Amino acid sequence: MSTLQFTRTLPEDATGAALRTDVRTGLTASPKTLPPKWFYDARGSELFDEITTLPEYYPTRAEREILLTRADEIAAATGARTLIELGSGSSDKTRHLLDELGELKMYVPVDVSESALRQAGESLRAEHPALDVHALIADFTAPLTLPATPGPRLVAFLGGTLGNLLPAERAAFLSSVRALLSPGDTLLLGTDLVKDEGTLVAAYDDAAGVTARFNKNVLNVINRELGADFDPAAFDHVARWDREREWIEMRLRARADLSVKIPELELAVDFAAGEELRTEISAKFREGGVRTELQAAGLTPTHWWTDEAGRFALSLSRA
Ligand code: AVJ
Repeated sequence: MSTLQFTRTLPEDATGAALRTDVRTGLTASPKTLPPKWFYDARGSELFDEITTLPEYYPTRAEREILLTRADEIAAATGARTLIELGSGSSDKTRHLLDELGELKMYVPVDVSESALRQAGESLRAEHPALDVHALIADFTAPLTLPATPGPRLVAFLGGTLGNLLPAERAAFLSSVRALLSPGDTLLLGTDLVKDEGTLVAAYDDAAGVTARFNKNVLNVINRELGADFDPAAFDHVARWDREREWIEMRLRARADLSVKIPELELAVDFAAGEELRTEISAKFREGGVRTELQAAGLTPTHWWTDEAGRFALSLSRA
Protein backbone atom coordinates (compact mmCIF):
# COMPACT_ATOMS: atom_id res chain seq x y z
CA MET A 1 0.00 0.00 0.00
CA SER A 2 1.40 3.44 -0.90
CA THR A 3 1.61 6.28 1.58
CA LEU A 4 0.85 10.00 1.58
CA GLN A 5 2.82 11.94 4.17
CA PHE A 6 3.36 15.61 4.98
CA THR A 7 6.33 17.17 6.76
CA ARG A 8 6.44 20.83 7.70
CA THR A 9 9.92 22.30 8.07
CA LEU A 10 8.57 25.82 8.24
CA PRO A 11 7.38 27.07 11.64
CA GLU A 12 3.70 28.15 11.46
CA ASP A 13 4.67 31.83 11.76
CA ALA A 14 7.74 31.67 9.50
CA THR A 15 5.91 33.30 6.61
CA GLY A 16 4.78 36.28 8.67
CA ALA A 17 8.22 36.85 10.17
CA ALA A 18 9.98 36.55 6.80
CA LEU A 19 7.49 38.91 5.13
CA ARG A 20 8.04 41.54 7.83
CA THR A 21 11.81 41.34 7.45
CA ASP A 22 11.68 41.43 3.65
CA VAL A 23 9.26 44.37 3.54
CA ARG A 24 11.18 46.42 6.10
CA THR A 25 14.54 45.72 4.44
CA GLY A 26 13.29 46.17 0.89
CA LEU A 27 11.20 49.31 1.36
CA THR A 28 13.82 51.17 3.40
CA ALA A 29 16.54 50.38 0.83
CA SER A 30 17.51 52.57 -2.10
CA PRO A 31 16.42 51.65 -4.71
CA LYS A 32 13.38 49.93 -3.15
CA THR A 33 12.96 46.20 -3.79
CA LEU A 34 10.72 43.29 -2.78
CA PRO A 35 11.47 39.58 -3.32
CA PRO A 36 9.14 37.92 -5.88
CA LYS A 37 8.08 35.09 -3.56
CA TRP A 38 5.43 37.37 -1.97
CA PHE A 39 3.40 37.46 -5.22
CA TYR A 40 2.03 34.01 -4.53
CA ASP A 41 -0.89 34.24 -2.12
CA ALA A 42 -4.09 32.47 -3.32
CA ARG A 43 -4.99 35.38 -5.63
CA GLY A 44 -1.42 35.74 -6.92
CA SER A 45 -1.18 32.02 -7.66
CA GLU A 46 -4.48 32.27 -9.57
CA LEU A 47 -3.13 35.24 -11.57
CA PHE A 48 0.09 33.35 -12.29
CA ASP A 49 -1.92 30.39 -13.62
CA GLU A 50 -3.75 32.87 -15.86
CA ILE A 51 -0.41 34.29 -17.07
CA THR A 52 0.66 30.81 -18.21
CA THR A 53 -2.30 30.74 -20.63
CA LEU A 54 -1.59 34.19 -22.21
CA PRO A 55 -0.52 34.28 -25.86
CA GLU A 56 2.56 36.40 -24.94
CA TYR A 57 3.75 34.17 -22.09
CA TYR A 58 5.57 31.37 -23.94
CA PRO A 59 7.78 29.78 -21.18
CA THR A 60 5.19 27.41 -19.72
CA ARG A 61 4.13 26.07 -23.12
CA ALA A 62 7.74 25.77 -24.30
CA GLU A 63 8.76 23.83 -21.20
CA ARG A 64 5.72 21.55 -21.44
CA GLU A 65 6.65 20.82 -25.06
CA ILE A 66 10.14 19.70 -23.96
CA LEU A 67 8.79 17.58 -21.11
CA LEU A 68 6.28 15.90 -23.42
CA THR A 69 8.81 15.11 -26.13
CA ARG A 70 11.76 14.22 -23.85
CA ALA A 71 10.20 12.52 -20.81
CA ASP A 72 11.28 9.09 -22.11
CA GLU A 73 14.89 10.28 -22.58
CA ILE A 74 14.89 11.89 -19.12
CA ALA A 75 13.60 8.65 -17.62
CA ALA A 76 16.24 6.59 -19.42
CA ALA A 77 19.07 8.97 -18.49
CA THR A 78 18.16 9.19 -14.80
CA GLY A 79 16.65 5.79 -13.87
CA ALA A 80 15.16 7.73 -10.98
CA ARG A 81 13.45 5.89 -8.12
CA THR A 82 12.77 9.18 -6.30
CA LEU A 83 11.62 12.46 -7.85
CA ILE A 84 12.08 15.56 -5.70
CA GLU A 85 10.42 18.65 -7.13
CA LEU A 86 11.37 22.07 -5.73
CA GLY A 87 8.54 24.62 -5.97
CA SER A 88 6.09 21.97 -7.16
CA GLY A 89 2.92 24.08 -6.91
CA SER A 90 0.12 22.16 -8.63
CA SER A 91 2.58 19.49 -9.92
CA ASP A 92 0.92 19.94 -13.33
CA LYS A 93 4.02 19.70 -15.52
CA THR A 94 5.44 16.87 -13.43
CA ARG A 95 2.67 14.51 -14.50
CA HIS A 96 4.36 13.95 -17.89
CA LEU A 97 7.51 12.92 -16.06
CA LEU A 98 5.76 10.69 -13.52
CA ASP A 99 4.08 8.77 -16.33
CA GLU A 100 7.45 7.93 -17.93
CA LEU A 101 9.61 7.19 -14.87
CA GLY A 102 9.09 3.42 -14.76
CA GLU A 103 11.28 2.82 -11.70
CA LEU A 104 9.75 5.60 -9.61
CA LYS A 105 8.87 4.68 -6.03
CA MET A 106 8.64 8.03 -4.29
CA TYR A 107 7.62 11.58 -5.20
CA VAL A 108 8.70 14.43 -2.90
CA PRO A 109 6.99 17.70 -3.84
CA VAL A 110 8.45 20.70 -1.98
CA ASP A 111 6.47 23.93 -1.73
CA VAL A 112 5.59 26.69 0.73
CA SER A 113 1.89 26.27 -0.09
CA GLU A 114 0.34 23.51 1.99
CA SER A 115 -2.98 23.79 0.14
CA ALA A 116 -1.30 23.26 -3.25
CA LEU A 117 0.61 20.26 -1.82
CA ARG A 118 -2.53 18.66 -0.38
CA GLN A 119 -4.46 19.00 -3.64
CA ALA A 120 -1.59 17.74 -5.80
CA GLY A 121 -0.77 14.91 -3.36
CA GLU A 122 -4.31 13.53 -3.27
CA SER A 123 -4.82 13.54 -7.02
CA LEU A 124 -1.36 12.12 -7.77
CA ARG A 125 -1.94 9.25 -5.40
CA ALA A 126 -5.21 8.46 -7.14
CA GLU A 127 -3.43 8.46 -10.53
CA HIS A 128 -0.34 6.53 -9.33
CA PRO A 129 -1.59 4.12 -6.66
CA ALA A 130 1.83 2.47 -6.17
CA LEU A 131 3.65 5.78 -5.62
CA ASP A 132 4.65 6.96 -2.14
CA VAL A 133 4.18 10.72 -1.86
CA HIS A 134 6.06 12.60 0.87
CA ALA A 135 5.20 16.29 0.58
CA LEU A 136 7.49 18.84 2.21
CA ILE A 137 6.10 22.18 3.31
CA ALA A 138 9.34 24.11 3.01
CA ASP A 139 10.98 27.16 1.47
CA PHE A 140 13.41 25.80 -1.11
CA THR A 141 15.55 28.96 -0.92
CA ALA A 142 16.46 27.96 2.66
CA PRO A 143 18.64 24.89 3.44
CA LEU A 144 16.59 21.72 2.93
CA THR A 145 16.52 18.46 4.85
CA LEU A 146 15.13 15.59 2.82
CA PRO A 147 13.42 12.44 4.10
CA ALA A 148 15.22 9.12 3.50
CA THR A 149 14.45 8.22 -0.11
CA PRO A 150 15.52 5.43 -2.46
CA GLY A 151 18.17 6.38 -5.07
CA PRO A 152 18.87 7.31 -7.72
CA ARG A 153 17.19 10.61 -7.00
CA LEU A 154 16.13 13.18 -9.58
CA VAL A 155 15.72 16.76 -8.33
CA ALA A 156 13.54 18.87 -10.65
CA PHE A 157 13.50 22.68 -10.56
CA LEU A 158 11.24 23.75 -13.39
CA GLY A 159 9.49 26.84 -14.74
CA GLY A 160 12.56 29.03 -15.04
CA THR A 161 12.31 30.01 -11.37
CA LEU A 162 16.12 29.90 -11.08
CA GLY A 163 15.97 33.16 -13.04
CA ASN A 164 14.11 34.88 -10.19
CA LEU A 165 17.27 34.64 -8.06
CA LEU A 166 20.16 37.10 -8.27
CA PRO A 167 23.45 35.59 -9.52
CA ALA A 168 24.91 35.20 -6.00
CA GLU A 169 21.65 33.65 -4.77
CA ARG A 170 21.69 31.25 -7.73
CA ALA A 171 25.20 30.11 -6.89
CA ALA A 172 24.23 29.48 -3.25
CA PHE A 173 21.03 27.71 -4.30
CA LEU A 174 22.75 25.41 -6.82
CA SER A 175 25.44 24.52 -4.28
CA SER A 176 22.79 23.63 -1.71
CA VAL A 177 21.05 21.41 -4.29
CA ARG A 178 24.38 19.79 -5.11
CA ALA A 179 24.85 19.06 -1.40
CA LEU A 180 21.59 17.06 -1.39
CA LEU A 181 22.79 14.74 -4.16
CA SER A 182 24.80 11.53 -4.04
CA PRO A 183 26.72 9.97 -6.94
CA GLY A 184 24.26 8.85 -9.62
CA ASP A 185 21.65 11.46 -8.62
CA THR A 186 20.63 14.12 -11.16
CA LEU A 187 19.24 17.66 -11.44
CA LEU A 188 16.67 18.61 -14.10
CA LEU A 189 16.68 22.39 -14.46
CA GLY A 190 14.34 24.64 -16.48
CA THR A 191 15.81 27.91 -17.78
CA ASP A 192 14.27 30.52 -20.07
CA LEU A 193 16.62 31.63 -22.86
CA VAL A 194 17.82 35.01 -24.12
CA LYS A 195 15.83 36.13 -27.17
CA ASP A 196 14.73 39.36 -28.85
CA GLU A 197 13.69 42.18 -26.54
CA GLY A 198 10.18 42.55 -28.00
CA THR A 199 9.24 38.94 -27.25
CA LEU A 200 10.68 39.15 -23.73
CA VAL A 201 9.03 42.44 -22.77
CA ALA A 202 5.65 41.34 -24.16
CA ALA A 203 5.82 38.17 -22.02
CA TYR A 204 6.05 40.39 -18.91
CA ASP A 205 3.73 43.18 -20.08
CA ASP A 206 0.81 41.43 -21.76
CA ALA A 207 -1.94 43.25 -23.64
CA ALA A 208 -4.70 42.01 -21.32
CA GLY A 209 -2.92 43.45 -18.27
CA VAL A 210 -2.84 40.20 -16.29
CA THR A 211 0.87 40.56 -15.45
CA ALA A 212 0.21 44.12 -14.27
CA ARG A 213 -2.46 42.81 -11.88
CA PHE A 214 -0.08 40.04 -10.77
CA ASN A 215 2.65 42.60 -10.08
CA LYS A 216 0.35 44.94 -8.13
CA ASN A 217 -1.05 42.02 -6.14
CA VAL A 218 2.07 42.10 -3.97
CA LEU A 219 0.80 45.45 -2.63
CA ASN A 220 -2.50 43.78 -1.65
CA VAL A 221 -0.52 41.06 0.16
CA ILE A 222 1.32 43.72 2.21
CA ASN A 223 -1.94 45.58 2.87
CA ARG A 224 -3.63 42.44 4.16
CA GLU A 225 -0.74 40.92 6.11
CA LEU A 226 0.82 44.08 7.55
CA GLY A 227 -2.15 46.48 7.62
CA ALA A 228 -0.57 48.77 5.01
CA ASP A 229 -2.53 51.28 2.93
CA PHE A 230 -0.98 50.88 -0.54
CA ASP A 231 -3.29 52.02 -3.34
CA PRO A 232 -2.39 49.66 -6.22
CA ALA A 233 -3.94 52.13 -8.68
CA ALA A 234 -1.32 54.71 -7.67
CA PHE A 235 1.38 52.58 -9.34
CA ASP A 236 2.12 51.68 -12.95
CA HIS A 237 3.35 48.25 -14.01
CA VAL A 238 6.79 48.38 -15.66
CA ALA A 239 8.64 45.53 -17.43
CA ARG A 240 12.14 46.37 -18.66
CA TRP A 241 14.84 44.30 -20.39
CA ASP A 242 18.31 44.86 -18.92
CA ARG A 243 20.51 43.94 -21.88
CA GLU A 244 23.77 43.97 -19.89
CA ARG A 245 22.63 41.65 -17.16
CA GLU A 246 20.25 39.80 -19.49
CA TRP A 247 17.28 39.88 -17.19
CA ILE A 248 13.75 41.23 -17.21
CA GLU A 249 12.93 43.54 -14.31
CA MET A 250 9.40 44.07 -13.13
CA ARG A 251 8.82 47.25 -11.24
CA LEU A 252 5.99 49.31 -9.78
CA ARG A 253 6.32 53.03 -10.56
CA ALA A 254 4.66 55.61 -8.31
CA ARG A 255 2.38 57.86 -10.40
CA ALA A 256 2.74 60.76 -7.93
CA ASP A 257 4.48 61.69 -4.67
CA LEU A 258 2.88 59.47 -2.06
CA SER A 259 3.33 58.06 1.41
CA VAL A 260 2.34 54.59 2.62
CA LYS A 261 1.75 53.57 6.22
CA ILE A 262 2.68 50.05 7.35
CA PRO A 263 1.29 49.90 10.91
CA GLU A 264 2.54 46.37 11.71
CA LEU A 265 6.09 47.61 11.09
CA GLU A 266 5.47 51.06 12.59
CA LEU A 267 6.88 52.34 9.33
CA ALA A 268 5.95 55.06 6.83
CA VAL A 269 7.43 54.80 3.34
CA ASP A 270 7.64 57.76 0.95
CA PHE A 271 7.67 57.44 -2.82
CA ALA A 272 8.63 60.31 -5.12
CA ALA A 273 6.63 60.67 -8.34
CA GLY A 274 8.20 58.30 -10.88
CA GLU A 275 10.10 56.31 -8.24
CA GLU A 276 10.29 52.60 -9.03
CA LEU A 277 10.09 49.61 -6.71
CA ARG A 278 11.71 46.47 -8.14
CA THR A 279 9.49 43.44 -7.53
CA GLU A 280 11.15 40.74 -9.66
CA ILE A 281 14.09 39.92 -11.83
CA SER A 282 13.65 37.11 -14.35
CA ALA A 283 17.04 36.22 -15.78
CA LYS A 284 17.31 34.71 -19.26
CA PHE A 285 20.13 32.30 -20.00
CA ARG A 286 22.48 30.99 -22.68
CA GLU A 287 23.72 27.41 -22.82
CA GLY A 288 27.28 28.35 -21.92
CA GLY A 289 26.19 30.39 -18.91
CA VAL A 290 23.97 27.63 -17.51
CA ARG A 291 26.81 25.15 -17.97
CA THR A 292 29.26 27.44 -16.15
CA GLU A 293 26.88 27.99 -13.21
CA LEU A 294 26.18 24.25 -12.89
CA GLN A 295 29.88 23.39 -12.99
CA ALA A 296 30.70 26.10 -10.45
CA ALA A 297 28.27 24.33 -8.09
CA GLY A 298 30.04 21.00 -8.59
CA LEU A 299 27.52 19.54 -11.05
CA THR A 300 28.29 17.93 -14.42
CA PRO A 301 25.90 18.87 -17.25
CA THR A 302 25.04 15.87 -19.47
CA HIS A 303 21.98 16.89 -21.54
CA TRP A 304 20.53 20.09 -23.03
CA TRP A 305 17.09 20.08 -24.61
CA THR A 306 15.14 23.04 -26.03
CA ASP A 307 11.68 23.39 -27.54
CA GLU A 308 11.48 23.41 -31.33
CA ALA A 309 11.57 27.23 -31.42
CA GLY A 310 14.61 27.39 -29.08
CA ARG A 311 12.89 29.60 -26.52
CA PHE A 312 13.38 27.55 -23.35
CA ALA A 313 15.79 24.84 -22.16
CA LEU A 314 15.78 21.85 -19.85
CA SER A 315 19.21 20.66 -18.76
CA LEU A 316 20.19 17.51 -16.93
CA SER A 317 23.24 17.36 -14.68
CA ARG A 318 24.91 14.65 -12.67
CA ALA A 319 26.24 14.90 -9.14
C1 AVJ B 1 7.68 31.23 -13.79
C2 AVJ B 1 8.01 32.01 -11.59
C3 AVJ B 1 9.80 31.96 -13.13
O1 AVJ B 1 9.91 34.78 -14.04
O2 AVJ B 1 8.62 34.11 -15.67
C4 AVJ B 1 5.58 35.43 -14.72
C5 AVJ B 1 6.97 34.35 -12.85
N1 AVJ B 1 6.60 36.76 -13.38
N2 AVJ B 1 5.32 36.70 -15.10
C6 AVJ B 1 8.90 34.20 -14.48
C7 AVJ B 1 6.40 35.49 -13.64
C8 AVJ B 1 5.93 37.50 -14.29
C9 AVJ B 1 8.01 33.57 -13.47
N3 AVJ B 1 8.37 32.23 -12.98
